[in-house]
Amino acid sequence: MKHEDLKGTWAMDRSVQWPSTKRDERSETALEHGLESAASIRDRKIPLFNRSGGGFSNSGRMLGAPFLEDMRELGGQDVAFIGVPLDTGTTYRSGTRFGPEAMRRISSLGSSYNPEIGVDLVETLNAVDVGDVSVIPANIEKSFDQVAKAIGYLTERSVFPVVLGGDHSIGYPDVMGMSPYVDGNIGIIHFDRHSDLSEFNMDERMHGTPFFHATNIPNAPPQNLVQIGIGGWTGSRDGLRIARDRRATVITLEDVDQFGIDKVAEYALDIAWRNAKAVFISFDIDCMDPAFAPGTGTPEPGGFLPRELLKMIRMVSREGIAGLEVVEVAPPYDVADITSLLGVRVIQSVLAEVVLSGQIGKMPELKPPEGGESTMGG
Ligand SMILES: [Mn+2]
Repeated sequence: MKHEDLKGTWAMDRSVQWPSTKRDERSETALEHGLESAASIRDRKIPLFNRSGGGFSNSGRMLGAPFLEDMRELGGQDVAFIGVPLDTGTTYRSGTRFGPEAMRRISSLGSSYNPEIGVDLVETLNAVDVGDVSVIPANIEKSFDQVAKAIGYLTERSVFPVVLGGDHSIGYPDVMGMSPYVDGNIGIIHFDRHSDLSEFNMDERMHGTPFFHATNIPNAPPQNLVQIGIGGWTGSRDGLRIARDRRATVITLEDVDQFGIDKVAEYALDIAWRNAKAVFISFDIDCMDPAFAPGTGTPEPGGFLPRELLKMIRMVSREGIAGLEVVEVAPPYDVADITSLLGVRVIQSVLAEVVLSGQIGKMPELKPPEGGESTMGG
């Protein structure tokens, strides 16, 4: 057996002879359309927004919204769906890198019209899907830089970001990205079974840490942070201590049971909007009971029920919001796509409410029903 007889040797020789013309062209276009990455990325061929459609970024389109190929054309749209396929920040079961893909896929179920709410999202919103942020799975800090830059790009152009996560570590760069463009304080309404307020998990900034770092941002003070749904046996003592030290507001599920969703929503709005100019909603799918949302990395029994949650998420959106993230959807543990579907329905519910309250989009002029104001009852 000789070196030159090996198929491997043949393949090595062939590998340097292949042209790269089309590949180079593609990557040049991807860079042009996907914009320059954050300064910390050494390989300058990696764009900010992934245009490749490859790997875990082969996503389709959210709710049938057109794909915006050239990010230089962003501006004037009401909403941008943006995927962050990251699970580097998970501390137990990973898999959220497939969250954006799964939510986009199952979002094709339905027409974006809801007779109960009375909103047709297709008719009222000018929405685009901008694809995924190019995250760097081996380096969470570089991924944060990419996410913050991408969200900043959307916010600067006044396009409402709907972030498809991704693990919850992205809560920090999401708020970071929008913070320079908000002329005042940002309140955060955070749905979760977990505090996510530790400084570090295992020596790094991971998915149990976003709100420690987000509330260090000068215009995102912890006094405007409201956490709803906290509780269960994956709780963090450290997180509760930090919430106490920083005067954040923690609302457990027992609180929700005792006071009811109307009062809790009202209270949450009051805290989040106090001296604030904008409110961001961070929605961790694990605030739901795992019976309804098994597809997540750190499930905790005893969470929200879909009917109460879908109602409550609209209540806290009615004053308008500056952005929404739905995180921790982990399709490898899902059953029949029910977790991804719930994530999509949360997004649609929030969008419907901000359309109804006149914050984004435009409701058409609709005639009142025939025969008076209401045909109900009697
Ligand atoms: Mn959680």
